[in-house]
Amino acid sequence: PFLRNVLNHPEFISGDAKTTFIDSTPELFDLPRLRDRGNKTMKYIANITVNGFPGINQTSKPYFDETRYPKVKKIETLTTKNILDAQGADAVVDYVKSRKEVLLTDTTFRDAHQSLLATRVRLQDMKQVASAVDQGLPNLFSAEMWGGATFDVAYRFLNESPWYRLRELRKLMPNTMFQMLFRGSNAVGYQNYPDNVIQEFIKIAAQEGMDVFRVFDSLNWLPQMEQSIQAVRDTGKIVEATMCYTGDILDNDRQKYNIKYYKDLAKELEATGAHILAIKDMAGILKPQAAYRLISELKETVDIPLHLHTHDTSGNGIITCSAAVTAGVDIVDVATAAMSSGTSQPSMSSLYYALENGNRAPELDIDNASQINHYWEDVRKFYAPFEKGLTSPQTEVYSHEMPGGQYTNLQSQATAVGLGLRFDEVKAMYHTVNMMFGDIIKVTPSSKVVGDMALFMVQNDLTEEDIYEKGDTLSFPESVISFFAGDLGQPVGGFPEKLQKIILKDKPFITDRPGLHAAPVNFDDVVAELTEKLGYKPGQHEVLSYILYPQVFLDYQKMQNEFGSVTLLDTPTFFNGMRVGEKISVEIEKGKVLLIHLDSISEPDSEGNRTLFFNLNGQRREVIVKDTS
Ligand code: 3PY
Ligand code: ZN
Repeated sequence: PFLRNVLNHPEFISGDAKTTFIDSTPELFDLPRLRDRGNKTMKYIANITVNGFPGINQTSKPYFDETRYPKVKKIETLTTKNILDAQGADAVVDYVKSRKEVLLTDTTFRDAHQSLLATRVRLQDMKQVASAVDQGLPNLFSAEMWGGATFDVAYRFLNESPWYRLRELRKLMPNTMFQMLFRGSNAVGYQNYPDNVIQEFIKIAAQEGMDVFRVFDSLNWLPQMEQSIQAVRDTGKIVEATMCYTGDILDNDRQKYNIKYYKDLAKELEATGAHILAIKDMAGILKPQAAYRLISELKETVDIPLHLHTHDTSGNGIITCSAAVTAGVDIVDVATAAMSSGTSQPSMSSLYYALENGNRAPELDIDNASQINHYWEDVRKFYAPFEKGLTSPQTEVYSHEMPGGQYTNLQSQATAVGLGLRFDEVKAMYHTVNMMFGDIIKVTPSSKVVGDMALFMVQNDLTEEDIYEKGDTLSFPESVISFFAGDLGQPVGGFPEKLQKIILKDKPFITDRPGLHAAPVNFDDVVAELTEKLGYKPGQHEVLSYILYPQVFLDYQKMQNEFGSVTLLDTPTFFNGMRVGEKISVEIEKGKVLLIHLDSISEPDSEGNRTLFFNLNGQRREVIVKDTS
C-alpha cells in the first residue's frame, strides 16, 4: 500500500501510459501537495513526541489492545431523520406522540464525553463508529453530537474544526437526526451575543446538517431564549425549548423551584412555538419520585412531547429515567454503556433492560448496542489522561448541584490554581455561593460564575461573612461582576441587592435583555477583516467561529498552517506522538496513505534541538524540534 505515484503506477511501469494519462489520473500528480501534508504531519508528531501534549503528563506512549470495531446488523426502517427530511418538523412531533415506546437520544458524541473526558473525544474516533450507529440503531430519536462545550474545545484543544466534524458525521449518518445543545443568547459561548449572530449561527448550523436544537438559558429566563427558538423555527428544523431543573420539588423546605414554578414555565415555553419541551437536569438531581411527579404533571400541562435529560452522578439515573417513562415521558437521553454513568448520562443498555417487557420498552437492537459499546470500551482508554471523573456514585451532588459537564472542569481549574487537594472545600463552597446568589439555576455559563466565585473564596480563605464585611475592598472575578451587572440576564426572583451592591460597587447594571444593548454585527466588515487575516475569503461558518471565539479561531488557523489537518491522526499518536521504531499510517484522502516510520531521535544539540529521523512512504526525512520538555 505504498503511496501511488506516477513512477510506480502499473500503467507507467508497463509502458502503457498514454498521453491522456495525466488527464485521467490527476491524483497522481499532486505529489508536492502530499509531500507538504506529510511534512506538516511529521512536524506535529515530532513536536508531540519530544515535548508531549499540553496537559498530559505521560512520559511514554502507552500500548493499547487492538480496537474492536463494531459489526452491526443493518436495520431497515423509517427513521426520524427520514420523516423530518420528507415531511418536516411537525411530522416528527406527530410521530413521537404516536409512539407507545419511549424514544432514546444517544449523547455519546457530546454530553457523555463532555462530562467524563473533558470534552476531548476526537472526530477520528467518532467516525469509526458513526455508520454503525446510523445503521444499527435507527430507532434513536437523535444523536446529540454538537454544541455545548464541544464547539470551542474542538478548536482549542483538538485542532479540529467543529464544522468539519458536523459535515463529516453528516455524511456517515444520513439517517440519524443530529441534535445540539444551544445556550440561547450565549450560543455555544459563555457570554451574550447580538441577536443577528444568534440567528445566523442557527441558520448556518441547520444548513450544515443540524436537525434538533435544544435551546436553554442558564437562568431559565425566557427573554434569553425567544430569539433562538424563533430562529430555529425559521429554518424548518426542530426546536426543544428547555427548562433547567434545580432544587427539589418534593422538598417542602426548598420551594423556590416548586412544581408550580415548572408548570408555569412549561406553559410559557410551549407558547413560544417550540416543538418539544426539554427538561434539562444538568446536574442529575431530579430524584426518582420527583421525576414521576414532575413528568406526570407536565404531561397534563402541555401538549408537546417531553424530552428528559439527566446525569447519573448520584447513581440513581436509571431509576429516575424509569420513573419518568412510567409517568409518560416521550424521549430520554442515554449514552452507550462504556461512556455512561457517573457524571455522564445513564447507560442505554441498562435502561433497555430496566424497561424490558414493560409496555414502554424502547425499540433497540441490544446486540448492535453491545457491538458499539465494545468499541467505546476500547476507545475510552485512549483518553485516560482526561479521566478525572468519579469512580463511584456521588449523592453529594444533591447538595452542591454541580452540572455533570462542569465537575471535571472545575476540578482541573482548582488543580491549576493549587487547590486540587481542597476540592471538597470547593464543592462545599459552591453550595454556599449558590445560596448567597439567591439559589440560582446553575448551568453554563451561570454555573461557571458560581464556580469562579467558589474558587475565589477558597483560594483567598474567605467566608460568607468576610464577603459581607470586607467585600468593598475585594476585587471579584470578572465573570461574577458581569453576572451581577445583568449581562447573563435576570435570575429567578432577581439578584440579592445587598450582595449586588458589594460586588458591583459603582458599576451600573441592567434589568432588561442584554441583546437589546448589543449592536448587530456587520458581517461584511467581519468578512473583510477576516479575509485580511487569513489570506482567503472565509466561509460564513468561519466568520461565525471568529465572532464567537476570535483568538481561539485564529490560533486554530495558525496550527492548521503549521501542522496541516491533524484530525486524521489516530488518537494515541495525536496525544502521545510515536515510539522509536513505530510505524503508523494516515489515510489523508481516500486511497492516499501516508506511511510514517520513526527511525531514531538524536540527543539534543547545544541549542536544545533534537533531530527526528523519519521515513515517509519510503523516503528519509528529518525534522528538527526544540526540546522544551
Ligand atoms: C453546556 O452548556 O455545555 C452544558 O452541557 C450544560 O449542561
Ligand atoms: Zn448534560
